[in-house]
Amino acid sequence: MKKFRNFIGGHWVEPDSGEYFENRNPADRDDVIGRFPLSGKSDVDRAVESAKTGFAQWRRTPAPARGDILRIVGDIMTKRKEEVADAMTREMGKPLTETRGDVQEGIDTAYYAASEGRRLFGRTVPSELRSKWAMSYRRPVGIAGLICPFNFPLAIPTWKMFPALVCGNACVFKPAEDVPHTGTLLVEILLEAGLPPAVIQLIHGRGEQAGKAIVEHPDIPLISFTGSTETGRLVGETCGRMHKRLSLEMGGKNAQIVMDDADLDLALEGALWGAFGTTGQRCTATSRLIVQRKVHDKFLGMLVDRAKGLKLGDGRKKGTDVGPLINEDSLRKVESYIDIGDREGAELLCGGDRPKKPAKGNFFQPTIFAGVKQGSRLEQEEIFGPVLSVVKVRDADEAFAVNNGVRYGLSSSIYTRDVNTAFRALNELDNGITYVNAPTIGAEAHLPFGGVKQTGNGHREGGWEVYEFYSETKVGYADFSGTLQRAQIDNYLGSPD
Ligand code: UN1
Repeated sequence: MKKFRNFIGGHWVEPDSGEYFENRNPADRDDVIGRFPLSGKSDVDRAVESAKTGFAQWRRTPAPARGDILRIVGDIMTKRKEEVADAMTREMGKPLTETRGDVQEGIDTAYYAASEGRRLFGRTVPSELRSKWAMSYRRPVGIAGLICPFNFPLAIPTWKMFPALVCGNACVFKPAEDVPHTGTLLVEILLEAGLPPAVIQLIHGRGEQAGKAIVEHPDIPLISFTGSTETGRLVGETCGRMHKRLSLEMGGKNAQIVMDDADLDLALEGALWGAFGTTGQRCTATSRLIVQRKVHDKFLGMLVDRAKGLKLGDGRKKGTDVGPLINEDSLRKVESYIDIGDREGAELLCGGDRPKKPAKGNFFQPTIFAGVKQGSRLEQEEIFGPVLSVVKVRDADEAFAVNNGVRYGLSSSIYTRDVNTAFRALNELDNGITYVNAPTIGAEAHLPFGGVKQTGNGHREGGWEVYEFYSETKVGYADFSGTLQRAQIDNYLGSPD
């Protein structure tokens, strides 16, 4: 069976522990993809030592030249799109159409980052003193620790890594333990594109060992983490104590609102894609459906009918709509919410169980609960699976209140034909992203991505804003007057001369 390695110090190397873990196909547990290193603190220590030399070299490489490498990365990813998508579906489970989209999101991020190498704008502003210039500009932060989730095995690492690189940082990258193969392919592509090897370090392993060692390493001043709100809290506590710069992207409990005047056919497609695409394993997945009362019963009828017809299966087979869950643990977590829903008195309209077929994978039926009470656990907690909870409301005000009544705030969506209601929603919904007449998923790589409340800590990935996170603003003043000029004192009324 193929044994994979870490990439540390410019070489593919074994972990110090000598131990490995197996990576299996979630659609067929008998299919073992390979064995991957179980890394720990000493591996991370060596990675950081190497990254220091990488950083010293890379920070002096002009930003447009750094961007040129990312352009080549985008070109290689375009050429290898099918191969990467296939490997990704094999280890992560979502259908090929989706993994192709995942690679495309990485390609888009690469080309955006490439062009940003020729911007990375600072500002030049007038000084209050004569013959003096005042300007701000960007410097890299240092070594970036990037801890990534399983659900977008390529796109999310690129959201972090490409802006980090174009800003001149070196990276220590830990892919999620469920998707180490895609992470390995990404590093291979970076090296093929000509990235100096010491600039990228790849550490495989578990969060509690490898991830923790990255977060706690004193010479990694910046951490970007995507994952659960619970783990994010631990990461945040450590980073707070150590004064690290931290970007957190965490849970969601996103809702699609369907108003009485909505185009129901369109809203139906949106709900199916939002709730059951990626088997509900997106931070942006639709896990609540808020429906206005007049169309409630009719819309649910349409929805249940279609949900029952979705085809579960191997994402590499034609005709599969919904792939498996990532692993046994998440399967058990989803099952526990079926019990919770029952106990809370919600009405199970469809799904709620593992299917008889396919038998070998972590499959779970698309599930819809109606009559879900506001404030119940089913309505409040992130499930990260194919479970949709429906809440009936009277009007837009109640819909907005239900949407906002959770601790998360990533994405939301509203289907309505009323322009006033649509714009009110854009104003009123407490989320980082609101879609009008489109599902809660589908963020584009060139816009800021992130959420409010306990979804994040105020930073954004994607778009132009992420470049602020991966660079320090420095200010330069150059005084060419040949005299001491005192800011705030000279040139003002009441000054002695
Ligand atoms: C995530 O759910 O973790 O908007 C990322 C989307 C994708 C990215 C999702 N472009 O659904």
